[in-house]
Amino acid sequence: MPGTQQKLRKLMNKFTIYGDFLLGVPFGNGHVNDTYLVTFDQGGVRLNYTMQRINSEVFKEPLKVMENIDRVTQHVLSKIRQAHMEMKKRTMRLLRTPDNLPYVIDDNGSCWRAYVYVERARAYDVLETPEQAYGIAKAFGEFQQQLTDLPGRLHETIPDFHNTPKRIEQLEKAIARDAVGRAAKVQKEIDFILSRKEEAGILMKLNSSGDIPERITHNDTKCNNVLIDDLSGEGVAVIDLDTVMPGLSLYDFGDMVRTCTSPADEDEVDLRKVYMQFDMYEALFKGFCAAANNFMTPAEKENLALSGKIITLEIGTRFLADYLNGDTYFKIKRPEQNLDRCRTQLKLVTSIEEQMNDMQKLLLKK
Ligand code: GN1
Ligand code: MG
Repeated sequence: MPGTQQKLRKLMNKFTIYGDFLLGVPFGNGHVNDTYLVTFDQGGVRLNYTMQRINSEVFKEPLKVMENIDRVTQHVLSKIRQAHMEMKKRTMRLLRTPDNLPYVIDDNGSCWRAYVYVERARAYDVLETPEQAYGIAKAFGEFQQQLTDLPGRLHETIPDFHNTPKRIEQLEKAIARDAVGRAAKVQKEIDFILSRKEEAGILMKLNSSGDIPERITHNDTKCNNVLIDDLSGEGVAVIDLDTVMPGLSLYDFGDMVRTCTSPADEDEVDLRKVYMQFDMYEALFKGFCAAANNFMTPAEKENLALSGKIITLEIGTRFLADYLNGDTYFKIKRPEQNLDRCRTQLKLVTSIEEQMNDMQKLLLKK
């Protein structure tokens, strides 16, 4: 541990930052990057920062990730400045080096970045109330809205990130390879996914036909990627910006349905606890429309409900592929965790299918 502290101290001191490094502790529940909460003593006052090492197995070009994030955070900041002259709103602020770079590189060539920690707000892995769901959907909708006029195109840092048919192809390859001999055990899950292959491609098809445009999207709109203010309960800041890149708005909405509507954890073992709660969906629908109604096309609106099913199937597909590949992508804390994660996703797909008619009806009521 002292080694880690020294390393974190050395890296943090490469940023332009006043005061003395006190401590860094592992932080959050991300499946990909390493995250630390770092505390500095600044003239007797303690200030916190979130520091992260970008996983370069997943993000092959971390500098492009950082360029995207830098452009996006500066753009969002300028929008907030326009709207709130006194800068009341908290947002993501990257630390910079004396050379004005928003990252530092360690001795192993890994890329690290740090943000000013957003105080008096927290992320929830499982939501408690529809008000929280509303706030999260509104925050992600506003985020997309704020980025509609970002000049130029962002780097596609992970190609085909939300290309559901490609994700299913990757699963098929993992089944054929069966690297660690697990395929026979998960035939039920494989059949479930493959029987929905056709429907899984609908959003990509609507994109090819021009009905659904490419936008700048977040691409990882889990409920714990919006910080909720401790006092007001409102969404204060959209975080985890690594995957912000060109994408489809509906995948962002869908991932909220996947992560905000079930009362259980993503790796819950008791599947009876996993289901879609309609009041949570309704709150998401209203929150997202409050911010995104102005820019969504008719095809986007019509497919809001379906998007929840498609991305839940997609992430279930990815968890299963990783399980078959021997757990090489998502971090795990126990051997069957990726299979458990896959099963919750498939259970949620079933629950969404059962309620699809009612979900669609919300469009007419609006
Ligand atoms: C990963 O690390 P985290 O939790 O922010 C993954 C997402 C998945 C999610 C599933 C870059 O996100 O795509 O939806 O796990 N991120 C990447 O919980 O693959
Ligand atoms: Mg993430």
